[in-house]
Amino acid sequence: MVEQAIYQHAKQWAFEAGEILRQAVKGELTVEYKTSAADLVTEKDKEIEQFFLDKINTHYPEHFLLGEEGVQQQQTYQPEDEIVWLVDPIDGTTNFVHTKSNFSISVAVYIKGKPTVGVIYDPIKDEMFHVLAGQGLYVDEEKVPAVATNKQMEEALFCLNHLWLAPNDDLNEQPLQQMVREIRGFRCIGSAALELAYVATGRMDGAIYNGLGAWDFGAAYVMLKEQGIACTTLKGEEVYPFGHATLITASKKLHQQVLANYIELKH
Ligand code: 2AM
Ligand code: CA
Ligand code: CA
Ligand code: CA
Repeated sequence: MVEQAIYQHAKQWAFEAGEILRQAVKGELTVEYKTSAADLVTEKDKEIEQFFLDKINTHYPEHFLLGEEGVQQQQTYQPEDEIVWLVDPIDGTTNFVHTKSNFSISVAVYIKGKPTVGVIYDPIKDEMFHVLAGQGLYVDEEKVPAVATNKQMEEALFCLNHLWLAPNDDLNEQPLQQMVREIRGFRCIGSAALELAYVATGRMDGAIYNGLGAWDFGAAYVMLKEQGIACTTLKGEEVYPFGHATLITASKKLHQQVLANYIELKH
């Protein structure tokens, strides 16, 4: 089965990329700004994405790569008709540079639009979240059980961006401040892919994002679907996997409650 071969390669290459990053945090990093001083990129981001492009070109020359750093030359193609790898070479570059932990490599493969393979690897914890659609979600060798569906708001731990608790252009902050008062706690781990993997495994109960790229959520989306966890845009619509998206994920009941009571988009 081609899916099995792709799945094994995705895991193996994520592990090999993780080994490069485990070594990299021990040395000096070359850091540049992209759009601002809060938007970092290192030579390792580009190196790892290039590593994936070389592997894909060697083993699957007919596949496409959509990565954050854009190392594959732009080509026009219909992602729904092709096999597409969505790769974030380092998700959590700020953590990679500063805390040297809580970053990940996120790899997804969508076959003719179908979310098929998801791999998120935390090289510092040496923890790999992985799924082949229909075969179950795993952390390393352990199959992940279904997550609780009956949690109350006061028992819930959410990943949120602290910036939305202050006045901002996108979301009304008062309902979110109210939500933070009602839930058990909120976390900002700093790697969206890892945060979403934590939701898929039930370590966290939900997460809310105002703007993610396909490479950020691609792998986690396969995991969340596998677990039957709701994952939509902040308007409650289906997520388009090959572009930018707002995102809210939680078990169905919490997802409905948060969307109805705490998310007020300004536009
Ligand atoms: P990155 O490290 O791959 O850039 C940090 O809170 C999380 O948000 C990380 O997953 C980070 O991914 C992502 N992120 C950083 N800047 C972003 C931006 N401008 N738009 C969307 N996501 C971003
Ligand atoms: Ca980035
Ligand atoms: Ca990212
Ligand atoms: Ca990145």
